[in-house]
Amino acid sequence: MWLAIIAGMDLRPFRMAVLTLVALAAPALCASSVGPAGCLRLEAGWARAMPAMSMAAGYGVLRNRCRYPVVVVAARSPDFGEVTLHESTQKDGISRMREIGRLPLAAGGEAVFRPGGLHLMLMRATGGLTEGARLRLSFELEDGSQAPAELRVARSAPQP
Ligand SMILES: [Cu+2]
Repeated sequence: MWLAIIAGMDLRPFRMAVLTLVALAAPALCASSVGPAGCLRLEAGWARAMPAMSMAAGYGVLRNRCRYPVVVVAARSPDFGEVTLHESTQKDGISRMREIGRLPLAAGGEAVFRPGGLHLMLMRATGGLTEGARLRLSFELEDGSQAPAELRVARSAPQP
């Protein structure tokens, strides 16, 4: 009987209330996404686990969707003891890595993290790095704000 009453209830006033709430919350949501942290989005984020080692390398395309430049100064993850921005270079057939302390992203620009180039060095994993696992990540910007991102553990880059 209660079900019948609920099913027959006029839900319009309720819907109006929800719409009003959304309308009231919208300016707050916009304001928070206008900050530099809201500019960044990591697309196709993935990580390749290194077997027998509690580390991985993270890749993806980090896009700055804002009309002003932003600068990434660090990255961290609750799933790793240490995260650094690295760049691999080949010289005389020898692969070297160096740490990047500052990664500027132009307005509307992007940084491509890929094998053999710019990458996230993920050290001292706190959990298992099994295929399909999702790793939490955040990029720290010059103003101290944090842009969240996610990496998926995989054997190779996700197909677009
Ligand atoms: Cu590295």
